[in-house]
Order: sequence, then C-alpha cells, then structure tokens
Amino acid sequence: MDPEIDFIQQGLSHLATVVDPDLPGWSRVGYSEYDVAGRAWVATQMREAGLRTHVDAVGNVIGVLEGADSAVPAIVIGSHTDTVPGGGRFDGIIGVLGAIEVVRTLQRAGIRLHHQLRVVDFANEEGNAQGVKLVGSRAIAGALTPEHLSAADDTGFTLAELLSSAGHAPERASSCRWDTKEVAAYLELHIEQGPVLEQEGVGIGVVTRVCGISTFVLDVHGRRDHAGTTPMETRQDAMCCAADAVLAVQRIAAAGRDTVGTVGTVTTSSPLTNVISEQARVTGEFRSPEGTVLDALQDQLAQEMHRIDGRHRTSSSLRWGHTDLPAIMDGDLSGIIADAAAQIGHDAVRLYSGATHDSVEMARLAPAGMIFVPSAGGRSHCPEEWTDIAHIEEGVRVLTQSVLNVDAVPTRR
Ligand code: HGY
Ligand code: MN
Ligand code: MN
Repeated sequence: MDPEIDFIQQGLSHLATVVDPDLPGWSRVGYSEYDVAGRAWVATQMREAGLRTHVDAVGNVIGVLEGADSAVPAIVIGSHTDTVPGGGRFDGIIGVLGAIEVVRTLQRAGIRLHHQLRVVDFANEEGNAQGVKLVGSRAIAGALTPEHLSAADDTGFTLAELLSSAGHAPERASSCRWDTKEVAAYLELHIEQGPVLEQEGVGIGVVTRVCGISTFVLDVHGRRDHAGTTPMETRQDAMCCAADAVLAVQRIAAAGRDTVGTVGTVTTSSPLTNVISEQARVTGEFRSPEGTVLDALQDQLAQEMHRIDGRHRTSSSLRWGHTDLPAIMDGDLSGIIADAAAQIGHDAVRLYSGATHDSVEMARLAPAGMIFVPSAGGRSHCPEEWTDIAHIEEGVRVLTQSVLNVDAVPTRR
C-alpha cells in the first residue's frame, strides 16, 4: 500500500503559497487570514479524502472516518499547519498532509478499520503574542483555561479576541473537549527539527518524550538619568541589567544536561541613547526533558538575578508563565511504531523532542506516540527548514503501518 507522494508534494507546494507576503520565510501565523485560508484548503482535502469534516469552536479542523466497530474509541492522527513568523514549509504540515494521505491510502486499498479514524489540523500550535502555545490541542484535551483565553499581548488584545477575530467562538471553547474514552491512541508524524537523525544517518525517529517548557517575563527597574552626566559607577541602568540577564539565561542553560534557554525580547520604555533606561523587560524560556530540571533552572535564574541586581543597583521581578511539563510518549505505542518501521524495512532510533508538539496535550487523553523524519542540517523555524520528500514518504509509510497495527490491537481503553 504505497502512499501517493504526489499528494503530499502538491500539498506542500500549495500551502507554501498561502503565506503572508510581508513576512520572511513561509509565514502562516495562527488565526491570521493566511491560517484561516490554509485551514479551509485542508478541510477541503479532508472532505475529498472521504472524511466527515468540521471546524470546532477554537479552529481545530477535524475529519472523521467511521470504523467497522462503533463501540471502540478512535485512533487520532494529525498535527498543525500554522507556522511561526518567518518559519518553514514542513513543521507540522507534513503531519497533517501525511494523516490525510493515510486516509486516502486506506480508501484506495478498500480497507475499513475497526476503529474510527480522526484526522486533526490543530489550531495555533505555535502560539501567539498572548504567549499561549498548543491552543487547539489544549482545548481538545480540556486544558484551555479562562486564564489562557484572557491572556493579553502588550496592547491588551486577548487570546479570546484573537480567536473571535478569526471567526471562532472562544466562549464555547469548553465544547471542544474530547472525553478520554473517545480516544484509543494518538499518533503524530513530524519533522525532527534537530540534528540527531541526520547525524545518525537514520530516516525514522521514535519519540520517547517531549521537552517541558517554562516561560518567563523579567521586569527590571532602574533609575532614569542623564546619559552624559551620570558616572558609570553610580548608574542604575535597567538595560545593562537586562543584558546580563540574557547572558545568564544562556549560561545557566549551557551548564545543564539537555537543557536549553532562549530569550525572545528585550524592551525598554526609554529607547533613547541620551537617557539611562529606568525600565526593561526580558521575555524567554527554558526547556528540559525533565520536569525537576525545569524547577532547578527557575531557581538558578532567580538566584542569578539577585546577584545581577546587586551589580547594577537595580530591582527585578521574575514572573514565570505556565510551565508545560515534559510529556512521556506511550511505551507500548512507541513499540508499535518501531515494529511498524521494521516491518516495512526502515531502521528507527529513539530520541526525545526538544520541540513541543500537540502530542503533549493529546497525551492527557490517550497513549500518544510520535514519528520523526530528518531535518536537513537540523534546522527549523527558519526559511531554510527542509526535509527530503523521500524521508517524508518513509514517515507516511510508517504512520500508515502504525495505524494498521494499532487497529489490529484489541482496544485497551
Ligand atoms: O515551540 C516549539 O517547540 C514548537 O515548534 N511550537
Ligand atoms: Mn510543530
Ligand atoms: Mn514549530
């Protein structure tokens, strides 16, 4: 049962045209007009593949193919088609197109699964200016809270308003929730976005766990003074404190094992060269595959900020956003994926994911498993993101075989 790789190739080419021309790379930011248009096209592909398709209250595009046994829960496959600004053409997208191609392959072969098969293009996996990632899968997992919906960007525009602006109904977000009894297993095909598979020369990765993320906002308070007359040794320069904080994030993360730390923005309320900044804000995140390590990273940055404030005679407040704990992929399901790869002649290696995915939220509902395919140069979230179509084809084959193998297992739910 060969997937029709032309369908994937044409889908990648089409979605690469549904992007914001004013942004670099291939940008289809969640809830933008380009995202809305891209999802409308995905819904059409789902319908043409024979899926009964609807869009839920937060924008998840959900296609359903009934199984032979209505008493057993669904196998769910999917990913996301929104991108980061300046992103690439493969992140999430190959998982949605691959999932639709699984359905098309089963239809061509005249195979009817026991389980219902659901295909999802999750809404706004990449997050937004309000700081909330995995919006659609959080809603399906029943974890999109009123606090998430009332989160606001620097202009006060809330996530609820962003959803409404795209024609969705945030007030009905709770209606998106699925019951755990509805789902037998969740499988996601995704690009690795890192260097491991390419370095190992292996085409298939089986994900063991997905990193946890802790995001922070650091507000620094200094003293506004004249830039020309204030001696260096008496300044309370919020921007210099913020600069040391950025390097502290890098230093702390670099010192850990499998830990990463990244700063997104450094802003000041007085962007002038003749005024010493009295206020600065730093936003960033830490990631680790271990939840306890995330806690330790938070403590280390708090201690560092105490020292840095002393050096600059500033005072800082460090606010931690929502911490997404690491998600462990299901061992049995990962075994089924690895066996499926072997069954069709592909080697597979086990690895953790430094990127987060909708599987983190779906793992709240059911056993979740992920299939990785190589990223050229280990690069992603950039226009240079690239995965060979041959690798994508391998990934779709393994996804298809994994679905068949899960379907053959009497449901454990
Ligand atoms: O942030 C991430 O890791 C994902 O690509 N949204
Ligand atoms: Mn992704
Ligand atoms: Mn991404």
